[in-house]
Amino acid sequence: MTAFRNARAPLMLAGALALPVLVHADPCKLEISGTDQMQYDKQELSVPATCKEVTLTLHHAGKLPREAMGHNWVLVNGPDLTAVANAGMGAGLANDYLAPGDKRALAHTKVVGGGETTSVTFATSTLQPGGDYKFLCTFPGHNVLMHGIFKFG
Ligand SMILES: [Cu+2]
Repeated sequence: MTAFRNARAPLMLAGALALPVLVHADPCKLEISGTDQMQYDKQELSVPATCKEVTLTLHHAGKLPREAMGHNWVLVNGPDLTAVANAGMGAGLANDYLAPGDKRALAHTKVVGGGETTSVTFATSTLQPGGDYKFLCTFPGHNVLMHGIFKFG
């Protein structure tokens, strides 16, 4: 029993030291992962209204190539979600499955495949605190499963 306690002590100490890093993590930096099962690992993201810029990092945790199971992250006004997805469907991978010049996409990453990571930094000056924002993947057919709520403020 004593040996057990001693063995755990260094681990507990390491945990205590790591905690302040978590507490002070930048609330304006977000991370989300996509999988080969066509899912994000989060259904909701939120940033405080004090963030002037937000950096969203998208990681593809799967193995499939982007041509088969590519994922992106697109921020829209909630009511625009389906229209942006439909408009992007025909735009092709070269356009990251977004209709060129589609202003309804408030921010977006490129499409990544398995093992790849990408990020986008965008200003929040056009967002309204408490507004109805959603995020989605515009790879054809993915938005049905790959969407979520983006809370600002
Ligand atoms: Cu996707």
